[in-house]
Order: sequence, then C-alpha cells, then structure tokens
Amino acid sequence: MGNIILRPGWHIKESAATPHSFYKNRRSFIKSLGLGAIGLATTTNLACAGDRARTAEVNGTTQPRPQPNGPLDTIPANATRVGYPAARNGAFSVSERPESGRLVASSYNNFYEFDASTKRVWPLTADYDPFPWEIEVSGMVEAPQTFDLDALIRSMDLEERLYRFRCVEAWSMTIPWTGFPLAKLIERCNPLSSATFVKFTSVNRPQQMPGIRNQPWYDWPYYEALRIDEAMNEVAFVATGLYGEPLTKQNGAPLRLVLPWKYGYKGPKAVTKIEFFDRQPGTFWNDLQPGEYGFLSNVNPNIPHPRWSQATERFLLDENTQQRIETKLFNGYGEWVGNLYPNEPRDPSGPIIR
Ligand SMILES: Nc1nc2c(c(=O)[nH]1)N[C@H]1C(S)=C(S)[C@@H](COP(=O)(O)O)O[C@H]1N2
Ligand SMILES: [Mo]
Repeated sequence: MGNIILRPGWHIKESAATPHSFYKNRRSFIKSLGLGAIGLATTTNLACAGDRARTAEVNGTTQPRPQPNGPLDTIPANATRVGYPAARNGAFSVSERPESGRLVASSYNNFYEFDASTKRVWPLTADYDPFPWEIEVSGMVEAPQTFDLDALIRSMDLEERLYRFRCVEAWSMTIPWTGFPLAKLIERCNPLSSATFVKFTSVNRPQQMPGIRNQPWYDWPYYEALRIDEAMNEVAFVATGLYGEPLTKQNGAPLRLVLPWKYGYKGPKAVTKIEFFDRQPGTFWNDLQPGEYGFLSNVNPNIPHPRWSQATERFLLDENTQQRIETKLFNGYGEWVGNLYPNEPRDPSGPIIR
C-alpha cells in the first residue's frame, strides 16, 4: 500500500500523505496475510456474486444495473422523503465562512467500504441498495429492539443544521444536514443507567460494497463509539439527509452520525447496529493505528497528527475553489461541548495528548 496517492485535476495530493492510509505495521501485515489465504478463496466467489448484483431482473430479462449519472444521482429511490425539506435550526449558524457547494460535498468523500484509495466513490455505489433498513439495539438496554428506519424517520421532527465538517486529513466543508439529535435516538434505546459508552456499527455488505470485497485487510464492518455524555450532547446529530434531500449513498445513506466537533471519522456512515456498554469499546481507526487516531479525536489545532499539523485546514467551497483557513478548537463548537473535556489542551503550549 503506497501512502501517497496522486489525484487527477483539482484533487491535489494531501500535504504529507494520505492520512487514513493503511500502514503495514507488523500486526496489521500479519493480519492481512492471515486473511489473504481465505481472501484468495472467497474473492472469486464474491466477484461472481458482485457480477450478479450488477444485473437486475426487468420484465423477466436480466439487464445490467444502471450506473449513476452523477454524484446527485445516488439518492436511493425508495428513501424516506417525509419531512423534507426540513426547517433550519438557527442556533447553529456558521458566520465566518460560506456553505460548501452540494456537488463537492457529494463527490469528495471518504467511504472506505467502496474504495479507500479515492475520494470519488459515488460511481462505485450502484449495487448498494440500503432500503428497507433496520437498526438493531442491544447490550446494556432495558430490552433489545429493532427499529425500522422509515418508521423511525417518520416519528422524528426533522430539522436542518448547517455544520462545519473537518476531516483528520485537514480538508473541510460547511454542510447543511437534515436529521434529528442523536440524544432523541439514544433515549428511545432505553439504555441502563449503568451504561457509559455507546458503539455504532456500519453495514457489512461485501456483495454491494467493492471496498469490503477488495480490501480484506481492514477490520470490517466499520465501527465507532462515544461516551454517553458525548452522544447526549445537543450538537451530536443523526443525519438522514443533506442539502434538503435524503443522503446520497456516498454520504452515508440511509443514516450516519455527524459529530462536528470531532474529526470526520468519528461519524460512521450507514449505521445498522447500536450497542451500550459500561466500558470503552474499541473503534475502527483507534484499533488499527492507536498512535495516530485516539478515542476522543476532538478537532484541536493544538494537537498535531504525528504526520502533519492540524493548525490549518483546506476549506473546500466547491469543486474548483479551496482556501487555507485556521482550524478552531472543537471546530468552533466549544460553547456546547467544551465542558465535556476538562483535559483537552486549550493552547499551543499545552501537553500533547491523543
Ligand atoms: N462506514 C464508514 N463511515 C465513515 C467513513 C468510512 O470510510 N466508512 N469515513 C469517515 C471519514 S474519514 C470521514 S472524513 C467522513 C466523510 O463523510 P463525507 O464523505 O460525507 O464528507 O465519513 C466518516 N464515516
Ligand atoms: Mo476523514
């Protein structure tokens, strides 16, 4: 795995490296070897299954599955549209920079289940068919249950929030998300009072997601976790849409978390499982590269990533325009979340912790 990836056109290569690139450290290398033997046997089968998935029965004949025409042609056909467009919640305005264009937000993405080596994942999403969708709730709850997503969305008051979005790779956007507070969903899960952490697991569909089939060295499915007090914070959001319409597949359809004070990878896409614990669960990136990705992962210009600075970011306005701007502590959400983190370094001379 090379860690420098050249991108065509305006997709300039990242400053030092592709930050989420997978370093073959000893442990992961051994792991990928272990999977390799199985991988060899199963890739062939999965490739066939993939070919089947790329065709569809139409009037009794098998037709090739149509590829999306563009990055906005990937909203699932049967997505829930009740409640759209939702009224904007004015409490979360972003005054110092404009909203990013819809096209860049849906054509410059990280969604490794489709491909880790490119931001242009939308052309790879044709086989992914999220609806109907269920969310399984288990662990330290009063009673395990399963939510049907369509019913869940219809039962929530959808709102729109314009949020800053900051990837650990030091690019950023400003995105209007549609959805509801994560606290509302947590409440409906009825966690026990002794539960202190919540884990979210993304969908695992190798037949529909080429990145899962072709990159067996990752520990699929993607998983993330929060402390309960973080999950209950007013800013923590469940997005079911963006720019007034349901989520495109590449933006995490049919639902994903948006935690704007944390680096983007803390917000899993295509969430299908929620579990409650009284101990800190592992997370995808922290388990893979603990020296580079911490559990908290709050946006903090005072804590450099081991391989690059986090003091500034590349703000993407649209497909052709970007600007270097300063990164804000907690990405500008300190007013809401600052009291959750008494030990977060507040100034550049403070301790460096991850
Ligand atoms: N399941 C899953 N969730 C994910 C990722 C992923 O690869 N798989 N990438 C993360 C990263 S690194 C970022 S920056 C954001 C990107 O969200 P966006 O493409 O909608 O901007 O999704 C996060 N959630
Ligand atoms: Mo990211």
